[in-house]
Amino acid sequence: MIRLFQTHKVRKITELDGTWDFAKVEEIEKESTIKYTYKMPVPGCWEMHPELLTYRGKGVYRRKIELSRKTSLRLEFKGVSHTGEVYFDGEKVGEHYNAYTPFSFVMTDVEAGEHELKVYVDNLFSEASALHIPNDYYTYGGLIRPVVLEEISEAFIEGIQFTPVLKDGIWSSDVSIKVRNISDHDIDIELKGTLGKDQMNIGNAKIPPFETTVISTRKEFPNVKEWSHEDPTLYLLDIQLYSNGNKIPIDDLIERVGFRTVTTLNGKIQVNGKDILLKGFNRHEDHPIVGAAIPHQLMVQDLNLMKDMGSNSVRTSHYPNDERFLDLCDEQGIFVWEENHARGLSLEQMLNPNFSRQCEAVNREMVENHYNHPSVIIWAILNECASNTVEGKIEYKKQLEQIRKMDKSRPLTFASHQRELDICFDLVDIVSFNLYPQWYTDEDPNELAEQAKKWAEELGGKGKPIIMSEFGGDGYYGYRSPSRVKGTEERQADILEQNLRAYTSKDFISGMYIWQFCDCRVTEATGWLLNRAGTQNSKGIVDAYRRPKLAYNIVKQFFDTD
Ligand code: ADA
Repeated sequence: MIRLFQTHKVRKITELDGTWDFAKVEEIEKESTIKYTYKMPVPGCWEMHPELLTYRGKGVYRRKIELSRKTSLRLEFKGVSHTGEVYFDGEKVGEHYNAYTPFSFVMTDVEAGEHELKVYVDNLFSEASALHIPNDYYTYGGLIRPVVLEEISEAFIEGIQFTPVLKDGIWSSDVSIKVRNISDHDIDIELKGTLGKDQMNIGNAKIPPFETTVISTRKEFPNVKEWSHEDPTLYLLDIQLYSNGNKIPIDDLIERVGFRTVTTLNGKIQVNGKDILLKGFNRHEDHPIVGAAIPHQLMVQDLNLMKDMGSNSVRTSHYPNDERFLDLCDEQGIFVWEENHARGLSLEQMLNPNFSRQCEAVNREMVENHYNHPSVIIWAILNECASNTVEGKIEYKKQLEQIRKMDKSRPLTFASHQRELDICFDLVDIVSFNLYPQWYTDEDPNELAEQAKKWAEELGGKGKPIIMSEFGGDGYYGYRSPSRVKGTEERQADILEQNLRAYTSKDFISGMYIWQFCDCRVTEATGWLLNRAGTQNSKGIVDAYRRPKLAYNIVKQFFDTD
């Protein structure tokens, strides 16, 4: 399943999920000696195979594709962890770095018959990889998200951008559609569409050979219902592409959209003009049985548990999420803080020559691909990086400007652990703090929250909403003791109670995200910080298998108040 709704009626798409051949490879060049001894599920992570439990290295996935006619193809990978090189009939068609954003390739006039698709995948840590590094979560290997093969015409719709606007009580929307001509001649195109019962004539253009055109329009929708947490109304936006005056569309793309606005005013966050309080979890895409390749049923399960505790929001720590999860959040009215992929990088790591380029790509791919999700209400960058340094600030500024240029409709933030040393609060719309009172420090959450407010005010964040973006403590599932020592479920519950009691009582706090929803696997490493027992971060309110710990009911007590 690629998305939770049908994305095409005209374009023919084939999901390439299923069983692929797989081999470990020492060197990509030693092609002829590769033996495909494994059968691997796609989507999937190779660490789930009993012989590859901790394998970090290179592997190659292979499968056959059968085409019934000569056609042009678009091949889309929703997530390859962490670097993929794609070969079609032995020829390289492209490559991509980063596990958590989609990428695609176009191949023109491919002959009918059988073809071979191979993907070399690499999850090694090296200088070349500035963002996937040994960390407090796990970088799995494999085709971790779906793969889809699409048969396209000589021109096709590359993307739709839908921006809802509310003016004088009437909803309208800016719709921009990107069309690409992959032929060697001019094509006259026309775009039409429907949104619910409303018809739209979007526009015409002549697209020169091998060029891309964007057609934009603003349209009023006086009869639509708004999207909200309580009533998350969604609409299918169905766009058809016609060429050279023909009456039958040559391509289409269906998006699912909602009408809502997000603003920040008077130190609060508003959705559709109403102040909201975000009560949520930080969530890693991780599970002992599937690794990062979370199937639909587990996504639903996670959301059910979060909602059962009274949560209305989730933070996609620390990378862009599988789009099907965002689809579910759209459907269920869950507010999403989505962030780019960078956790805990020091200034030295930010100065890796690949850092800027790799971040630029994640930011662009995240915003381009997830722009239309009404559930996404905040974009964030660079969790716990060097926002306390002048060189670091240059990067924060550049990346925030990049995102703001692509999307003016959502507030921006980053999660800071730099406390009074942060110098980047002036760059964002929302000031967010990762603080661990009662776990890493003995501080009182009440006093620390007041202190954080002062830091925000004094360091460039005056008048901006404040979010407590991380707090919590480890609790090893099943380790109970009346001693309530650190690591027991009892102590974890105590820590959560003290933190939640403080933050829910303060009017200046606009949101809180517990660290974390479920226990997650971490890189096995030396050094005290990453040397976590069982290579697991055990701050989950449910364990890795989603079994509730004692803190579950404490969270419920504070979140489930409606
Ligand atoms: C940090 C970080 C998280 C996690 C957490 C912890 O704040 O952002 O990814 O590592 O601390 O458990 O210590």
